[in-house]
Amino acid sequence: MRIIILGGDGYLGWPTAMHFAARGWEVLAVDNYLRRNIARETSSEALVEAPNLVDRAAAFEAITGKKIDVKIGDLADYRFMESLFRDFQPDTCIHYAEQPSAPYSMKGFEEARLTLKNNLDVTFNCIWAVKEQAPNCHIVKLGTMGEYGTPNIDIEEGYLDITHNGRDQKFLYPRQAGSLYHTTKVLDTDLIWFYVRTHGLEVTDLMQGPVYGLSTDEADLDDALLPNFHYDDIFGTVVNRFLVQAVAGIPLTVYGKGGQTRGYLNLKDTLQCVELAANNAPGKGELRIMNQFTETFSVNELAELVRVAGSSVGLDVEVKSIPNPRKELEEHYYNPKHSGLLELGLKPNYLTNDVLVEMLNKIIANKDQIVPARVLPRVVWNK
Ligand code: USQ
Repeated sequence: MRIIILGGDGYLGWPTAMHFAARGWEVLAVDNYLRRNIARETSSEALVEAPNLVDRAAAFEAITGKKIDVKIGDLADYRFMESLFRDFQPDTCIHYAEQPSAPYSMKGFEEARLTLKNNLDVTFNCIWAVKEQAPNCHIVKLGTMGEYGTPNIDIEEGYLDITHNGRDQKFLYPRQAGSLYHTTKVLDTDLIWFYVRTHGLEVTDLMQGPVYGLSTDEADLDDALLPNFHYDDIFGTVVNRFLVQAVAGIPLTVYGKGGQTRGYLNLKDTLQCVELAANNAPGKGELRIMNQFTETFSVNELAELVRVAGSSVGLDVEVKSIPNPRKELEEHYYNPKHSGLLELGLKPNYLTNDVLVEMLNKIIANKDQIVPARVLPRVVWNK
């Protein structure tokens, strides 16, 4: 089975490339280093600098004997995207190739436009390349739980049955995202849904919550294979950030009241989920949407878990609310369904004290590389 991974150098893309290669898939990983370039421009580099994608793939092959093919190029260029699908003829495409940072997308006009253009262009090009060059390819698209926002009703998996004036219709679940980045994901879903209806594409759209972790079966083999572990305000997700703050002696940055609740998952579970999605294509002309997270926490709950884990390795962790740089509800109802992936066989790795301590120990080993200036929020949603 051949799989192409768009965004193969990313926090999720690189571990995904290794995961499928280790399981015998023929893997092509594609990237243009957009995230690395933005990280450099905004002083938001990862804790440990990763080798470039070509060198990572060479290191992976030297260690495991498994091959990952690499192509460096801009997927927003249709001719490049089209040539990949024509030549490689993938059975499955995993699409991560987007500007993934909500704060970056809210920084200013140029950052907003880059996010909108890049994310929509790549999704559009991916759809057309499949349609024209590899019509049997199953697209596994990474969406986000942030597409739904935080509505005051239960969140279903992708769709909602509406009865209106005595008649019934199933619609995409209403979306109301909280950043421009999250809004590009809403627009992606609409584009995909249109082409599924009109051209019979086969797509799984995974609505993923914030991911944490830096350990996977393959990443644990060697430091050269580590994922890009960000703790900055631009690319760092909240659990990863809190753990680095705990090690650096910086009070945990709870934004506002800290009641913001999201669905979280371990990086290892992202890999399980995309593999389950890849192995269970929904059928031509279907858009299957699954909510990809394993448990929900408020920011206050996460801060407390990190404080307790910190104390078990001798860290005195302080938690401090700071003014919220984002525009979001700080106290709200949150009840998203997430049975689809469990029914396919997902075995969750939960956020236990052991998991947090293991992460803390890896961060402590790299403590000297923490740059405190990258920690406090530098982007405000609505200045
Ligand atoms: N938060 C804090 N303090 C911090 C950082 C974050 O209180 O220092 C809060 C945020 O305000 C938010 C929550 O923690 O309420 C989650 O923030 P996050 O930065 O971990 O996640 P987010 O910006 O929403 O984006 C991340 C990924 C994105 C993915 C998304 C899934 O960067 O690519 O799509 O998680 S979700 O949040 O479900 O939309």
